Amino acid sequence: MNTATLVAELRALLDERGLLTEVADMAPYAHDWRGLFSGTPLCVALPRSTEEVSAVVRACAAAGCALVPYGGNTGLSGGATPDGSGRQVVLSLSRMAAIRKIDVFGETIELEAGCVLQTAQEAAAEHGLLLPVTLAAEGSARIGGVVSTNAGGTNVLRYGMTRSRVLGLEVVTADGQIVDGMRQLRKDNAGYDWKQWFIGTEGTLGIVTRAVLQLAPMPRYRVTALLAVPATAAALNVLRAARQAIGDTLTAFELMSGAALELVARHQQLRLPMGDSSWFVLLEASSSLAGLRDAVEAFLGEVLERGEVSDAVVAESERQEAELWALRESITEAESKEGPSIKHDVSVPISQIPAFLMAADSAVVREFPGTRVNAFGHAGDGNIHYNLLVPPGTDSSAVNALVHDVVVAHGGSISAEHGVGQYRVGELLRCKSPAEIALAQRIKKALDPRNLLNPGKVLPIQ
Ligand code: 2HG
Ligand code: ZN
Repeated sequence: MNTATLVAELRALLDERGLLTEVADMAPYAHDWRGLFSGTPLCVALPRSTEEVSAVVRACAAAGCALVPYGGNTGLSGGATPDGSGRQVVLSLSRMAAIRKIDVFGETIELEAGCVLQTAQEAAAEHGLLLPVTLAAEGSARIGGVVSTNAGGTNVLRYGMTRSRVLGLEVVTADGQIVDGMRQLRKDNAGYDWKQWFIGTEGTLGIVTRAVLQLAPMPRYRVTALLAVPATAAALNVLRAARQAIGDTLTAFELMSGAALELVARHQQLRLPMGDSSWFVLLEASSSLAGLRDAVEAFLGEVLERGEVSDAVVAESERQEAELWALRESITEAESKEGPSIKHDVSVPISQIPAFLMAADSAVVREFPGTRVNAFGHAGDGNIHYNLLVPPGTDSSAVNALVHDVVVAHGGSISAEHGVGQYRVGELLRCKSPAEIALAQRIKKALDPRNLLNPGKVLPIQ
């Protein structure tokens, strides 16, 4: 492949802002958010339309050159970072950011892949509708990346992962073909649901260019509360009690260790509205029916009385709600300011959360003395961010292996919501059988036989 010829070809295909080749201009695309992964893009293509995406893919395919799709760079698994060969083209759809349509009857939104999640949420809210994919990174994450990684977030227990919101998709396949499946249908059993092949596969099978997402009615009432709980087992009892008392109105049930909130206090200058505790739960309920607050307070009274909660604060205003959420959503940033960490984005069956945490903590303390655990996450759906601040020089792959063995022993997954990217690719065999991997590879071969789409990501062996 002659890379100079390809760059010239791409320059001719795109407008004057459509191609970056200067090292300084490409710098933001050369590494992930944490700076853990870095690479050397050949160039960065910024097409303005699906047709231009198709033309870029065709040109790269003809040159035998790999493409690395890049969304908001918030995935934390290195999925959008090119390798160091200087021969991979980064493809950003940030200039395709239009909100094409909102259908208030079907409660759907039609978006281009470069649209920032928060922008889409705000547009839906103007029509009294909720786009319930809710992430700490929603101000930067882009729809194409959110769909391609099947992003999770804080509302999964009520609304599901991104996959469950996707009604329609348009993709560009490895040979540059545009496949338009932008249907608005809730029910469509007419053959293979091929869009699933492109959701959560991190751009290894095709490029997501547009999506139709299912919205939900915007709840009229919301209650947010911060609870101190003595132990994770108590948190599970609170979760169960909440589900029984307020049912589906429970939208978020986030677990945070006292240590996680200490980091937030230190680095983000955010103070807890109550005293110290080993664990905290941030709970949110929402409904369009009146009486929600009374129901939440009644249930909180019961769990306080039983000692499953030692202290509770219910937000009295939107400002207080935002302050409580800021505690939770600042953990990642506080952790990064504390120093380098080894992240584990794991899930276990909800009932196994306390046993998993106990087993992982004791294994880590035994094998890697001096390590500090920063555990938090979406306990309501079984997803724990089991992040470790380790002493300098610690072998991170040995740490990963130890933690992931504990995860697998508890029936869990080594990637709950952040995908595999390049960060976890070596660990995948730990939780997927050879037959599962072989099946995935057959699909990869069928859709991208020359391995030109995001090579080295997601699949362990090419
Ligand atoms: C969150 O839940 C994000 O805040 C980030 O998924 C997780 O920093 C992390 O490990
Ligand atoms: Zn998370």
